[in-house]
Parts: sequence; C-alpha cells; structure tokens
Amino acid sequence: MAKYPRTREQHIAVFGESGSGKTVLVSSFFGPTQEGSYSNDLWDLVADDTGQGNRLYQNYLGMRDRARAPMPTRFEATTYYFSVKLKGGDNAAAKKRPFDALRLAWHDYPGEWFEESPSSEEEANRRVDTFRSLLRSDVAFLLVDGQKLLDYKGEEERYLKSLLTNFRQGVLRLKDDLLDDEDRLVEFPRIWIMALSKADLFPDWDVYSFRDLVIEKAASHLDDLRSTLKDLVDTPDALSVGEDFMLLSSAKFELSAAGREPLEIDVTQRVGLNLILPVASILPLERRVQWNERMEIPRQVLDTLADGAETLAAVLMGGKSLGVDKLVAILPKVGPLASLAALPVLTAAAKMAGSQLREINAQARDHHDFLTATLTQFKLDLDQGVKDKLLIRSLK
Ligand SMILES: Nc1nc2c(ncn2[C@@H]2O[C@H](COP(=O)(O)OP(=O)(O)O)[C@@H](O)[C@H]2O)c(=O)[nH]1
Ligand SMILES: [Mg+2]
Repeated sequence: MAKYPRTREQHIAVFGESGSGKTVLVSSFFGPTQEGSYSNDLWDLVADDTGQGNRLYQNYLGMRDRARAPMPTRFEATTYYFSVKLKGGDNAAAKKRPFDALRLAWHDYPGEWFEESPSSEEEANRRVDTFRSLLRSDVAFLLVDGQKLLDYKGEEERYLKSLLTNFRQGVLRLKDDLLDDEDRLVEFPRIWIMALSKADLFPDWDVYSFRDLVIEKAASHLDDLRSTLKDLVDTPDALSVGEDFMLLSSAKFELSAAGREPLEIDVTQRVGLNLILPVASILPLERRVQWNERMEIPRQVLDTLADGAETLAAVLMGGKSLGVDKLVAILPKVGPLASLAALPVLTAAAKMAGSQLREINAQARDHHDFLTATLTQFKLDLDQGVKDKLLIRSLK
C-alpha cells in the first residue's frame, strides 16, 4: 500500500477575453511535448483525458503544418488535466519519493462572461459553479491581449481600463454567490499575474515594457481590481494582484499584409510557456514564505496556499537522497541564519538560488532522483525567466 498519495495536484486559472489566446496557449503548451522529436530527460507530459489531449494536439498540428489557428470559442469554460509523469518510476530514489506525478488542472475562464450578463438563471449558476471550480488555484493569469494593445496603439488605456473594469464587475456580480454564507473566502487564487499574450507582436519588448505600460495607463483600475479581490478573501494582505507580470507567446504568427489570416505560424518560437509549470508549482511556495516573513498568516489559509509546501520544500532540498552533511554544507549560505536547525526547511528551500540550486539539481540528476531534479529545475527555470526579463516576480 502506498504511504503517500502518489500525485500532487496543482490548479491554475487562465482568464482571458474571447480571442485573447487561451486555446492557442494551452495547445502550444501541450502540443510540442507530443512530437516525436521531443525529448525531456526528467518527465513526460500526458493529458489525463485522451480525447481532450488529442484535440489539443490536433490544434497544434493545424498550426504547425497548415498555418491554421484553432476554431474560436466563446462562452466556453474548459478545464484541462495534464500530468507531469516523472521518469525512473522503479529506481531507488523513486521508491522514497512522496509522489510520482504532478497533476496540473488548467482552468480556462472566458472573459466574455464578464462583459455580458447571463442570459438565464441556469447560465448564471453555471458561471458561479465554474468560478468555484477554479478557487483551488494558487495562481491566476489575467491575459492582456497583445493584438488589442496594438489595435489601441497610443490609447491603450481604453482597452486596459475596460478589461480590468469588466473583470472587476464580473467578480462583483458573482460575489454574493461565491461567498454563499461565508464571511470571506479562505481558498482563493492569491497570485494574480498580468500576462501579455501574443508577445511576438512586440519583438522589442521585455516584461518591463509591458509592466510600465500597464502601470502608466491603468494603475488606478488595477488598484480597484485589487481592492475588490481583497474584499473577498480572508487575510487580504496575502494577495498579489498586478505585482507579477509575464510575457507569453504561443507561436510566431506571420500575418498577410491585407488581413489577419496567418501565412505561417512558427510554433517553434514560443515565449514563456516553459514557465507555466514552474510558476504553478514553485511560485506559490516562494510567495508563502515571503508573506509569512512579513505577517501572521492563519493556519487555515496556509493550508490552502501552496498546500503540501513542506513536502515540496523537502524535495527541493534534495530530501533523503542528499546526505545531511551535504545539506549542512549547503544551507549556511542560504538566508540570514547560519544553522540548519534554525532555518526552517521551507524558507531555505524557497531562498535557494544560484550555485546551491544548481548543485542540488546536478546531484539529483546523478542519483536519478527525478523528482528533486524536476523541482529544482523548475526553480532554476523561474530564476532564468526573471533574468531573461520574461517574468517579474513580486518581491513583497
Ligand atoms: N501573434 C499571435 N497571435 C496569437 C497568439 N495566440 C493566439 N493568437 C491569435 O489569436 C486568435 C485567438 O486565439 P484563441 O486561442 O482562439 O483565443 P481564445 O478565444 O482566448 O481561446 C488566434 O486565432 C490567433 O490568430 C500568439 O501567441 N501570437
Ligand atoms: Mg478558446
């Protein structure tokens, strides 16, 4: 009998208006991992539902081979389930690891639900249920449509304000139903990342260009959204809204001069997609440590925020496969405190960086400890994303 649940589940929520790039994004996230030429030495990505996986791969093939984007969807909320299956299932390190797969539940939430009122009671209920289903996400992405920014060039505030206002009003409309009889929600996405989709349309931009535009043009609307979300949650200071930013491009779309029909879709040119798993799995852990240093966070909130973080942290530190003497040798360099005993493993794991992280990663690879290798790789990827100016990580 397995001692532990062998799967760790992580949810993310992707909010974006119709046409903002949600379906293409999830297709480009999954598609490349199914190609014959794809290789990953640490894990395989599988779609838990074969039919759903095939549809995503079909979308991807259409883009890759026929320059054809997937059919548009409207008013459609879909949850996709993927599993990151770690390699080396039967080696010694695997027998000791707390889980063998990371399950990712990816909730698409159609932004047009925020623009238009529900047409019936039934639809109103469906919207509430859908929103409820994504409350288990630690991270939510709010897509800013790069094409719309171009369409509104010079007056981007018009688009940004309406996007943020619609979204805020949509949440307000759901508020009473979401709260039900509770005073405030304990479980709620606590990290709201502003993500620019179609970043290939801005070849000269880094994530700072995007952030500066959003702040310059729509800071007060972002504040309004933040206060609306704060009003919903328990421990409202444990909430980052519009403090994290990222760039996303699912492919490079080459458009014809006349219209918007793509001539070519270069699916090999993707931006930010390899940050999705790291953002989903590691960012909440880091943020929880940051918040915990700054404020008291009630146990019940901690239990829903990056839940199982202690397990993750232990894995990140190399768990048992790395001898304690090794850990001691590495740890004193981490954080302000000098001893292993004084340094909670969670904090140490979250603050690991640079050479320590690379060292644990290399050793885990040597020992075929694929779980530690994968999680430390995710953390390295996250740091690289910041260095490459694809990601701004809140420092608060
Ligand atoms: N340039 C560019 N265009 C994109 C990208 N992703 C999507 N698009 C365009 O946006 C359209 C709508 O994307 P889709 O994923 O269907 O939007 P959804 O309604 O949010 O699911 C696509 O048909 C493409 O023309 C991207 O990464 N770069
Ligand atoms: Mg869609």
